[in-house]
Amino acid sequence: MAVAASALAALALALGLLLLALGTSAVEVKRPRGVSLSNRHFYEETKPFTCLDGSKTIPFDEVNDDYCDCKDGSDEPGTSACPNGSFHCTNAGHRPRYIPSSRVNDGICDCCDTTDEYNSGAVCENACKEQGRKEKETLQKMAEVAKEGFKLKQQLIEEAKKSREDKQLKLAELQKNKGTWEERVESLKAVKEAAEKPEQAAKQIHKKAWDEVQAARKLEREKAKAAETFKELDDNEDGLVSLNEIQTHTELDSDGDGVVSEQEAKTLLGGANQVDVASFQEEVWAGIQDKYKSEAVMESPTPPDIPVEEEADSHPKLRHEEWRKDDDDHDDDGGGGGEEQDDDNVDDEEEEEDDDGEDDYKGQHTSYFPKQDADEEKMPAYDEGTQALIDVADKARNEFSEAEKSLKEVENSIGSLEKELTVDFGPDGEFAYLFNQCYEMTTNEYVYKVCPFNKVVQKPKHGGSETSLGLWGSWAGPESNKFSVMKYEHGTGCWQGPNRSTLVKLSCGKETAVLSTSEPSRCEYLMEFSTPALCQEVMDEEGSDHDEL
Ligand code: MAN
Repeated sequence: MAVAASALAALALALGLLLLALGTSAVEVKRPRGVSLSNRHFYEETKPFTCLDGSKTIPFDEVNDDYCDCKDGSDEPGTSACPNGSFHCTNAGHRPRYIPSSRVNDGICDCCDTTDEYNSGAVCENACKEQGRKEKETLQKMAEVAKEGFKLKQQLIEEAKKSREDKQLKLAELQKNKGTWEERVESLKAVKEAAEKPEQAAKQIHKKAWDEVQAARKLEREKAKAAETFKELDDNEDGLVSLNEIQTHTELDSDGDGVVSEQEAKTLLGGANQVDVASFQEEVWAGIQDKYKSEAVMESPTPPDIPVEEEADSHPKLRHEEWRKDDDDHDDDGGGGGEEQDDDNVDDEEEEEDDDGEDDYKGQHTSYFPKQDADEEKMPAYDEGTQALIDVADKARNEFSEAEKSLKEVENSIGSLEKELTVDFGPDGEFAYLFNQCYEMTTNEYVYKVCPFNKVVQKPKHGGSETSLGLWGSWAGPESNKFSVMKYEHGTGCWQGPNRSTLVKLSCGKETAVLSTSEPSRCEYLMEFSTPALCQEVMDEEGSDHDEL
């Protein structure tokens, strides 16, 4: 059972007073009806009565004469004559109390000692003893909880002290480690950079050599293509390509009239009337290769218009071996290094890599010339020396990034420890145990979760995303009991309203738990939360100073 924090301070006093009241047989001190013992001296039968606010003095026999004389109602403590008067019930056996004098003789029993209904005919039974007993029981239970809770709180304080010391030590150690890691990162960076220089140089040499091979191969291929074209154009097989042979290729028409005139053909042949294979390769081929359509391709049957899958099934060989000899993996880095080896080996004629081959027939004139073998396209593996340098650099890179990672981890740990150490965990650190914990309560609709010093969230019970009801803000209890309320703010915005926020009201309890959740006004939440950390020391019967009261 939880005990409201503010009530706790008064608990010993209340219990003491109650015990006093119960344990003492009430002695009736003579005084006018409705006057408390402490006000008794204002009402002396032998003297005129002065209203308690000093506004008027009246003969004593006008006190309780059922006529209101004093503005403050003090002349009618035992009747309902004054609208603003108060009636005092002694309530022997329980607790004395004041009731508004309008309730005197109104037919309803207000005072447990029945004294407010002396003239109304209402039949009241003295319930003070029973009420006193019940209250005593309740107060005793509360006191027990508070006592147990307070014991737990002492443990929490001890633990918090120890854990704080541990954390401070850990922080100091981490800060030392951080320095070491920083130095390590610096030196590993230098090692890495030193290893990367020769690595890059060796890789560049390798790449340059490969580029040259590639360029030479490309040239070879160009020449072969030119020679093949030459053969194709040389219809009379006289070892020369002449104007009329060029003129048969209308796709080479340059003025758009659909015909290759003699003059056009001559221009294409570089001003000559005929060229041999060498001149064709060197002077002519470059000028016509973009437009030129191979006769072999033009004569080949149009591929059947069949669905892609079927086509793939029925022509796998044709497609892969005859039309796409270049179906290799250009991304392969040739082994080693793990770094890009962007071999610039994609031929001008090559189409985009296209695994499904759907467009292969459409572009057949460009892929007519079989491309070289896949292996030829790949940059060869690095030589041993280069690979050794790459391995050394790889190792240095790994060590550097591992060290960097460790440094980051140390920095993160420092950050979170520093953050934790600056949180206000109460006068003696008694709330520290709540840090990094979360507590839930499920209602009809939602699961509410508070993670003290962090956040409060709400999640629909039957699925849906979490809504922030606020992030840890500050302690927000009244000045006398600052640590009794936690404020969480800046939660998810409320539609046409404020950002969600939550007050968590703490009370003393043996358990740490959410006791209730509510939303007193839209998007403003209230949680009741019990914790031993809020329990105050309670004097037990022997220890209390009730004898003096
Ligand atoms: C959601 C919940 C409720 C809140 C409304 C406001 O349904 O966060 O608690 O009242 O939004 O629109």
